[in-house]
Amino acid sequence: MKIPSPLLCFAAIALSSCSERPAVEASYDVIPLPQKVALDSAEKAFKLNPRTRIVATDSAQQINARLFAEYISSLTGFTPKIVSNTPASDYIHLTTDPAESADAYTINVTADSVVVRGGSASGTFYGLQTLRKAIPGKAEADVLYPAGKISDVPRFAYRGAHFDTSRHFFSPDSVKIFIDMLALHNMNRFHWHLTDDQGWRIEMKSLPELAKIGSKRAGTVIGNNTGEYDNIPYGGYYTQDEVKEIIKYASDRHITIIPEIDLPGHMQAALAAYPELGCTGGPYEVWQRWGVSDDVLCAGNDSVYVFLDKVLDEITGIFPSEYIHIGGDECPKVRWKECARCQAKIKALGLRDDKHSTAEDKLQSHVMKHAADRLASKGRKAIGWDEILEGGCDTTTVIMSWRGVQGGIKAAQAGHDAIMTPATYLYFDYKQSHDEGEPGAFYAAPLLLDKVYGYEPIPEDFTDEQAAHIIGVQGNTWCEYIPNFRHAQYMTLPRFAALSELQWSSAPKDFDAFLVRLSQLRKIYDAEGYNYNAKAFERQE
Ligand code: TNX
Repeated sequence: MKIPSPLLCFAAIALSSCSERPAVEASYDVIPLPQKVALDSAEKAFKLNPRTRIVATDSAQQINARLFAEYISSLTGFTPKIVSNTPASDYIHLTTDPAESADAYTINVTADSVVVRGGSASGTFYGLQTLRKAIPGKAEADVLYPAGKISDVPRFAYRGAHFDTSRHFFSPDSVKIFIDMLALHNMNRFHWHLTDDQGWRIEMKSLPELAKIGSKRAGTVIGNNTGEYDNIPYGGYYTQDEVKEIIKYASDRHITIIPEIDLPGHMQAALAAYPELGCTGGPYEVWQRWGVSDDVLCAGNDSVYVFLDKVLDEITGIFPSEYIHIGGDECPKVRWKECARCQAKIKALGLRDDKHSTAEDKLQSHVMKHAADRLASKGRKAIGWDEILEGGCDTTTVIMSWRGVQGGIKAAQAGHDAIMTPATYLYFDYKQSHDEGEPGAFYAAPLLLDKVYGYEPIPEDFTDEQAAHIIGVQGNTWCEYIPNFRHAQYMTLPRFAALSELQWSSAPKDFDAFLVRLSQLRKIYDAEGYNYNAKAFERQE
């Protein structure tokens, strides 16, 4: 039977009006807290629904649009279409206003449309993260965005998270999820710890043994350096193709990857591959235990400098980041003190002990300077751990303050830029509670969520000029005691949420209000399938 078309039409309208879709109400009480939210109670809410279009006109906004469509899809079950022409109504327009600072954004919500305007595509992206986090969790429903205007700008330009993929190896897919976790928290720097005593984890074409030998260890110590080993061969490394794919993945999410080649200490895995680079000549093994190895690069051996040049040239060839991390932490000097070549180098360079540092400290500065100069010749800048201040270094090097805040203070006072990552507040390998059996580094006091949240990165007595040298804040996740990625998520979530507030928001602190907002963010963690520390969502003793 042929149904007359007016009748069909009538049936369709009836169906759509009687099957009104459920809708959930969005809330802009997100993490990190936006600077200004002005709701317009006289205006109707905007309803995000399956017919809503995302308008993106250039390629950077189209990348943003695709990611936003994915976020919406995983929360609501529908995927909005992306278009390049603005419809009459029912759209979310992604655009920029170059007059604003790059990461700033505004969101204008009316009944007809949502306009997200970033200072650049990264600002737009943070606006979209706010719209995403405003959704109260997974539901097969439309979303009602209250009308009004949000204006937001981050406090710090450098908002980082570090991840140690040497002590344990995490697959490229896990690294991508880690990057997604950064993006969710408006972070824009991924400090990728790629080398250490226990494993060299990046392919170097000019030094093939680094991956071949340096990425594998014969076993792993059980527990906290008990002296017992599991004797299970362990290894893994990232090929350069995998690394390039991860760099692109991060860059789509407005995240710069800062690779770290930790030198001249924490190099035992490299020494296992090329024993001639050590003071004793080896043999060395890729370390099976945790701690600080006495075996470091021989600073008196010219081929070490050639090795460093090769590594840094390949690294700068792969990573576009302006900053490259060259480590410099925990470099014992016992081998150098006994090594004829190191002592000859000290003599040749005219290095002497003084009341601030030893000749060996200055020899380390010489190695660091060589590496920093090599980076400078490629137009890049070095970042180093705060130890590098000890033998002196020039102020173009950025200092990463981890042994408390003193390194950052000294650095900023001397005119270096500094990134604050003090262990006592921002080390996410530390335990999260006083409970017996709580996993985490056994040697450190537990680092509870309220302590992370309460950290103030700019010392009170800083002048404006000194404060301007604190370019950012970072959390570090060292992985001696983090054997798999779900556990890495447990250690970082929700401490990332507290970190992101320090990095982004300038608002006065209110931990209870933060916990309320955190319960909303938890629903996004659930929707994404992230593991987290559930106990931390309540106030803890
Ligand atoms: C110190 S922080 C280290 C790492 C360890 C970490 C464990 C830094 C520059 N060095 O090698 O993994 O402590 O908490």
